[in-house]
Amino acid sequence: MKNILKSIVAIVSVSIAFTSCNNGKSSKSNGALSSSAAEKVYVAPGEHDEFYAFISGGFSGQLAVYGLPSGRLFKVIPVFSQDAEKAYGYNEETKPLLNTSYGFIPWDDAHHPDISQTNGVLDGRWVFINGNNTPRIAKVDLTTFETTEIIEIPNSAGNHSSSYVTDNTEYVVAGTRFAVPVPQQDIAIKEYKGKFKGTLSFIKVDPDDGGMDIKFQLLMPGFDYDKAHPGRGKSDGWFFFTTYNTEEASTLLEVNASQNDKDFIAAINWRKIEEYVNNGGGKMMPTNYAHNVYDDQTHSATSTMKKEVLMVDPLEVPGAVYFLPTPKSPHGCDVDPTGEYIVGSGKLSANVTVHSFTKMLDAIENEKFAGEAYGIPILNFEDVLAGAVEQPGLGPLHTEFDGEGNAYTSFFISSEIVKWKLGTWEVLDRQPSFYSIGHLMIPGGNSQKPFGKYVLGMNKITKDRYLPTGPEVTQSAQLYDITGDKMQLLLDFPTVGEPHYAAGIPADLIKPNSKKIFNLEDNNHPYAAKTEADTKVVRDGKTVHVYMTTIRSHFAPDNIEGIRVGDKVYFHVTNLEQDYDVPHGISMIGANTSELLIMPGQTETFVWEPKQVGVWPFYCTDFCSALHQEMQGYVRVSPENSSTPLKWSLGEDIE
Ligand code: RUQ
Ligand code: CUA
Repeated sequence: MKNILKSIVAIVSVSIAFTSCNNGKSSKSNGALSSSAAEKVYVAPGEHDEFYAFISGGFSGQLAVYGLPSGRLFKVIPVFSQDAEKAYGYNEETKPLLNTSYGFIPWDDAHHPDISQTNGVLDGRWVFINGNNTPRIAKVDLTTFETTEIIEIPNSAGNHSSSYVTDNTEYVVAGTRFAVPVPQQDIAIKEYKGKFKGTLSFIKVDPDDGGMDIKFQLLMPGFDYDKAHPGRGKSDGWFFFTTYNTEEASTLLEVNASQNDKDFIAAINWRKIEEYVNNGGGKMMPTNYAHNVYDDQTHSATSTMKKEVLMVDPLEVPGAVYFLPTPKSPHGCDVDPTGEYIVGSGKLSANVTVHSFTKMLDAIENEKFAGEAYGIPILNFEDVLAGAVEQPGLGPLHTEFDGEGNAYTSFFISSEIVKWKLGTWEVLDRQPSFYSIGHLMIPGGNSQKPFGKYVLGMNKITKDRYLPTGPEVTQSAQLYDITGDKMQLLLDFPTVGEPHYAAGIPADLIKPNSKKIFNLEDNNHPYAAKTEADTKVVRDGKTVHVYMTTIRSHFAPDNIEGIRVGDKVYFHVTNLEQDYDVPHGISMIGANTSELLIMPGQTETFVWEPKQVGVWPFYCTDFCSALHQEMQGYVRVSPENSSTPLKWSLGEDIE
């Protein structure tokens, strides 16, 4: 063990030295290279990028939208974290989206976006992304680029082997990273082995509206389920999960979970389990989790607490679950576009191991077993092995495919992308990354139809690549051209948070469907005012509802009197505009929340609890017109017991 560590350390220091002198060389020969690279990423002012890239925000909890090849940032879509810029998680309408069984959770760690597919090809309808910390799966609607649904995953912890979709988006899958007692209970941590369990959750996706519903959870042994990939094409109907910590250690995992020579890839025949479940299989288990849905017509989210989940014991469904031995603490689990090859990247392994789906079926059929774990058959390693890429680099993490029979694997420790050939396993090219690449992404590179023009590397360390910004420096992505035999580094660009995975897609699959406005007629918000004539202020005890509208360049009403200290004032603000790109904002002095940013045709609400008597202004926060600065108003606040009558007006004095 110690020797292995020593040799890794030695190779790492050699490779660091190698990388830095490489670095020096490439900056000398910069000239010709960089001008052709510049042309390849230059998108002229007013022109559009060829691809969208949805890059996870990692510990920012969000999802950032970039253009490729330019690397320009278009939008940060708030998903799991509150975002004051967009009022997400601050306005009354979106707060329910962040509700969980632990209450309102305004943050998460977002890792793996995946775009919906039809017949194994990206269809551009939704992008799913996982929250790790308080296990959740979110769905973003790609017509509005807004989070429209979040489902909590019960009996899970560190929701990491998530959120991946099957060939026809029948399921989005979420696997637990940490094994935990299921159901949770007060037991000694040292009782881990055998008592802790790992659940894999299969969330059914409604083909019409994308509605999510946990169809079943599979109660697996207490390993750590790290990454996942659906079968594609010929292996459609199966799902693959890498595991580590098959040692079932609960402490000092860096040593104790690196003991076994091989961990497993779990192969799950989800079609078989679905059939079992459809025939009444599985047991309903009491639990508690939130299912939150945003409605584009009411412009509001609702949160429903669900009280049970269908639990499936893998031993009750013979032939549905197998383990494929895979060296050594595998991280990435990637299936090639044909569905034949299952690539497991052992972080501590010298080789990249590739399993064959055909051989796997044969091994199952002929019961070529090497044993079992908790009753689940372990297939014989040699009988499922397709081949191995010999010593391609150090610390392999993830693999993507170009659809031309090539695979691209990221190597964290040796800090490079290695291109190799499926079937012959020969290394074709390697390019350094700056530095310590994690995931990489080819648009469509995890589907049956990759658009193999670029690979995007997402790096964990940037050090000297950008202007320094104190101890915290930016994270970054790097774009490589992969159309030639050799990869060519084209561009570095900074990213939001720490990117993990990304999902890329040709812009043409999304652009034509992008919504420009919300139809005012379709607005079913219970507090909408659809014309200025509908605006009003209504008192109900200490609660006051203001039905307000905005249009360039005024609020209706803009003078309100009769509010009292101790009131709870709801501003329900409808943007009457029906023009593209004309949001209005509103903010109120002393309001203990963010601004609102209201899209045309939409209604949003914030709450203000005035604490002091006086006359208090509000204003529009989005520069909407030449008279934006005139877009303002006043609220008069009287003492708690005052009898100032409730009145409101626009364009005339309150009498
Ligand atoms: S992980 S850097 Cu969260 Cu996908 Cu591998
Ligand atoms: Cu409305 Cu500025």
